[in-house]
Amino acid sequence: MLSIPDLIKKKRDGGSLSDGDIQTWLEAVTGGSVEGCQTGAMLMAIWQRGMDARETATLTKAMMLSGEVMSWPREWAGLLVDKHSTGGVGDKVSLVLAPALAACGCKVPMISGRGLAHTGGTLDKLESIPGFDVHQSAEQLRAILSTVGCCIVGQTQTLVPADRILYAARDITGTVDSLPLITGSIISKKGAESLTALVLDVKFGRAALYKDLGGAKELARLLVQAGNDLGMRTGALLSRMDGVIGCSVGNSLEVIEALRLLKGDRRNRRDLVELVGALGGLLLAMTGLAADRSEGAGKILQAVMGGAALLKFQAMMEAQGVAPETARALCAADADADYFKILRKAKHQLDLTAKHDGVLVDVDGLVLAEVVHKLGAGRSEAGQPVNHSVGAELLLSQGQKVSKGAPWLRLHYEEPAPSSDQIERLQSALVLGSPADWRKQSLVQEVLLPV
Ligand code: IUR
Repeated sequence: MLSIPDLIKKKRDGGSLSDGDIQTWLEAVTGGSVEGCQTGAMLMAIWQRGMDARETATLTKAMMLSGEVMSWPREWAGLLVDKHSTGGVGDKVSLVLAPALAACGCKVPMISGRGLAHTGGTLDKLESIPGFDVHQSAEQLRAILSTVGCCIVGQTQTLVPADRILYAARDITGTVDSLPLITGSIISKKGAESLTALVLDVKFGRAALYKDLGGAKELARLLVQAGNDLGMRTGALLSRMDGVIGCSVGNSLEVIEALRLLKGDRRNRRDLVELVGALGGLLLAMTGLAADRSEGAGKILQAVMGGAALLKFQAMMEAQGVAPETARALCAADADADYFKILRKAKHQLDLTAKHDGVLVDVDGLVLAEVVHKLGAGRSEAGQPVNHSVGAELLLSQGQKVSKGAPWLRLHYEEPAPSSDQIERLQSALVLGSPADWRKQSLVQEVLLPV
């Protein structure tokens, strides 16, 4: 058996680590018998030399087996599903998709994350609902899936401990953006959920982790391969992430938007509806609950527009700690004032207006996300609290005619107030053109089916 320094040198020199090598290293990492500098050195060697498909599969499996692997009642076989997104702006898909899948008969143990860089996190959004508890034990998770069918929770302490150690080390050693390390991190956690089917929303574009389709596709292929290697039917969408998904950014504003869609209001949310339908449709097709993706998307959107998903969302809120009268009131709310009786509204609102006439051809989602993040909607360090009420609402949709002076963005802020530079940046995010400059585009660019 090679020593840890020998394993590091082997990878540093471009060698391929054997299954035994990877297991030895990972056991030492999880068991605490390697120095932090050795972990950093190996991560950097992997970052520089990469890993082949076999090494990546072995790493992923070893990471998954470093902690608890969930087990489910036999009668749920074939029904366990989840989705993972590589991070977007205004991405409230999970809030709508999890209850819609449950309404279609799936079991959805959705393990989500917090905001990363400028992108939002599903857990932060849900925590803007008073009482919503994202910390649930494996036992509680099973109980909620049994009664409701879906839950959205944070990672438990016992799930993939190796990832907690490696992710923290990657974060401080400049090794986050390594394809095999990203693959191992994401897929090991999904594997530990013992899923039947997994769908990945791999985003590309200005406001995504990967700016170009090529890079995103390479990651998507690796994720799909690694998921299938672990025995989960795994597929992926490659979706464009340039603007804002739906018409709001910010934690409580996005909860309100998700609830509006769950009540059948799809105005200004063509892209959100497209993603929910495409991701859910693929999952239903992979489980066999729909004959194909298109029938699956139809079932999902029926659950959303017909109110069945809203009932599941209400039940999920109650099961995760929200007082029944609060959950009921949120699901019955209609006007903004009804929502803001329960969710915190920012102290200040500021409407930005168009500087000239034109057609709304583009909004730069990255600029919007970066500004609201700085105003408190996101965190600059792990563990920092976020300000749930801070965010922005798009008041117009793409392709719409805009007159000079018309409000196009409503900024919700508290402390700090936006600086004049930030207001200028936000104004620069709005692109007005002529009708010929705008064309309707799908967000979903490509679909990778299970291998
Ligand atoms: N999310 C994860 O769970 N792991 C990663 O490495 C990244 C995002 I990047």
